[in-house]
Amino acid sequence: MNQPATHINFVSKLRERLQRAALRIAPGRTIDDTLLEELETQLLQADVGVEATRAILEQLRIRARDSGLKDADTLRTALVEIITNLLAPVGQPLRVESAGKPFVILAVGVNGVGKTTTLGKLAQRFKSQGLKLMLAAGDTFRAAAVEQLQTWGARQDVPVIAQAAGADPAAVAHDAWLAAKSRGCDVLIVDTAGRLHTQGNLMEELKKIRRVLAKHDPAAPHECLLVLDAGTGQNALRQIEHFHGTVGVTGLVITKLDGTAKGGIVIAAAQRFGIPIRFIGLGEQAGDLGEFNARGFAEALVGESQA
Ligand SMILES: Nc1nc2c(ncn2[C@@H]2O[C@H](COP(=O)(O)OP(=O)(O)OP(=O)(O)O)[C@@H](O)[C@H]2O)c(=O)[nH]1
Ligand SMILES: [Mg+2]
Repeated sequence: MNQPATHINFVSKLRERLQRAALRIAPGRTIDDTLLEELETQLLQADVGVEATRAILEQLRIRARDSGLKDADTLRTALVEIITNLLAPVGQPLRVESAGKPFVILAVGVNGVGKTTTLGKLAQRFKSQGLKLMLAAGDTFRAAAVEQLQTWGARQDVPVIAQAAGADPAAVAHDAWLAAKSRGCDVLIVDTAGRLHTQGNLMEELKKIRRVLAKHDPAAPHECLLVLDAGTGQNALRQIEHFHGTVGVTGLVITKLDGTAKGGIVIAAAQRFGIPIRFIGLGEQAGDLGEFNARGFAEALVGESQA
């Protein structure tokens, strides 16, 4: 099957930008315990985490014993397969399908992880698919946050519903839902202010946004996207735990994979929580967001042959 050009571009971008996190397996090495131990260290350094690293190594040892891993290339192939299998359950793309319109996406996460940028990129993506969109500036903390979303909206010619700084984000979500409904929008995307999962009152605010949306449509929000910065390492796992426990996360976006040596957090998250990873972010531009693909990611992380 022919893949669209944009998909192929994104896969090569992924390989190129994930290089800092990629494993280093020198060609010509004998596959022995020393090499497996080095690999274990690399997986841990890439933030794959103790549990997932153990699972991967266990399977590698079984393969080494049963079928023999003769050289660095067979080792690399085996690793790609093992990691692909581990990631496959979370490789579930977001489907914009709902009984009633609009399909509502709520983005949550801690400060500065890339929520607003991701939503801007998503707006471009949906727009190019011919969907009718609306954005809601639910980050009423700072005027600059509203402007940031408006800039993305203007670029894509997507309307942005906003209120003055300090307004109740739930009221913004309410207005935006009504506006999206009356204009026949397919998708409503709601941005929120960054918050620490330990800030109880702010977590309550997210619940209120959810309640207001659910009053209009019991199925809304159809997708609650937790955005995570790949560079935060194991802390991302705590964020998943807390946000999921409080607001119910249905999908993850892992951003900034371009700037980190810690891309392994994707594997740790997949293994621990099994929540679908919808998208990954590889940069600041609109085209730097792609659907998560288990095999593509495994190949990029295992890296090219260094021969
Ligand atoms: N390198 C890189 N930078 C990114 C990526 N995604 C977002 N950024 C940058 O990260 C910074 C923060 O992004 P925002 O989208 O403002 O993050 P946010 O989560 O909305 O932040 P708050 O609203 O303050 O909580 C910006 O400088 C973005 O350009 C990515 O995938 N790669
Ligand atoms: Mg923001």
